[in-house]
Amino acid sequence: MTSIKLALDEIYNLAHDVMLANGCDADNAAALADIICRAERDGSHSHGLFRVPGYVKALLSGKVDGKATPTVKYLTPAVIQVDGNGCFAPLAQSVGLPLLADATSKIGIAALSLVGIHHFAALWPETEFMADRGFVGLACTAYMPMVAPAGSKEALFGTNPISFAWPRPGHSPVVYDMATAAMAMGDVQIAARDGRQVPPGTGLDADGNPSTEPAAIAKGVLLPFGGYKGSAIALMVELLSAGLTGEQFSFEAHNTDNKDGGPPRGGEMIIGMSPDIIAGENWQDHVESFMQKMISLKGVRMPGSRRHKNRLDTGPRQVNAALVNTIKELL
Ligand code: NDP
Ligand code: PYC
Repeated sequence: MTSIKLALDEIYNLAHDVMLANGCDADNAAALADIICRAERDGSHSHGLFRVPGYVKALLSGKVDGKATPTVKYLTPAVIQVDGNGCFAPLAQSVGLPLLADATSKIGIAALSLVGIHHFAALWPETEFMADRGFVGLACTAYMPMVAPAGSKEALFGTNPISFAWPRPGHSPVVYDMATAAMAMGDVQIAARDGRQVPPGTGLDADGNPSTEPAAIAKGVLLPFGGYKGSAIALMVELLSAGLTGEQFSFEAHNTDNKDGGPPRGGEMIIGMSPDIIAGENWQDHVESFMQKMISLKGVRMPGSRRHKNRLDTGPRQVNAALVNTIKELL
């Protein structure tokens, strides 16, 4: 794989200019460029610039409205619904997350239900937003069928990511963000691009046989992580992000999608909780003693720490050269 170096502001500007050139207004382009640049900064390669061609396909086909303005509705003081009106998820998040933080600070627990959005990114930006403000954050979204429920060889679930963040004042928050598939489809696609095999247990080929060939799995199905246990969490993600928001399940998204290669319309559920209100005094010392005990164990690291360490480097990032050329052709 040939790579080139791009400074972080070059990554931001490239993403921003491509979005503007393909039909986004200034707010939509800025929200997307920010999420893409932060993914590259942290080393979340499968959800940074890699997603740009898919974002552009969705704009050009008219599936996503790059000029959409999200609208806000309070279903109760603690349940906020933001309708993206067909935008990519980051703009709706930028409208809804400050409102979720405000409701969480007053009520102790609050929910942000995003509908009418197209989610194609990582989810840690949502939960880190909450943890950076002293709240616990939980976020999940569904996608299109790619994962077979435990016991089946047929795709029904999306790769259905879930992210959780816990605030640690004075430290980076604890953040995990993971597909409930054995491997995110983005990483399967990158493995295929770079000529790498994937571990046994990742998925099945189109004939239903176990495979370590990423291109064969992309034509077949992924398996949930951890067998029936991961399958249950993927089911929960479908229920929270579609059943609870009223948006489309992954199989419904597949049925209504125009198959342009960009993200389908769906929902996202984001929950905030205030430890100050719920746990009361001393929660920080109590939790920190637990955290210290955990990371003192040999071989253990905090989820999120790899990204947070990458973030300290403000220098240029290595980006796949062919991908950069593909993106520049979209300008
Ligand atoms: P990974 O398997 O790379 O990582 C999952 C989590 O585990 C991360 O929080 C990671 O932290 C943590 N982790 C990894 N190794 C260790 C370790 N040794 N000890 C402790 N923690 C560890 O993520 P996935 O490949 O499953 O997902 C990649 C991305 O894809 C996610 O950001 C997800 O949101 C996104 N995605 C988005 C979808 C969508 O529909 N929008 C669908 C599916 C996935 P760290 O980051 O520090 O390594
Ligand atoms: O990597 O599985 C994935 C994925 C699906 C949608 C966005 N990312």
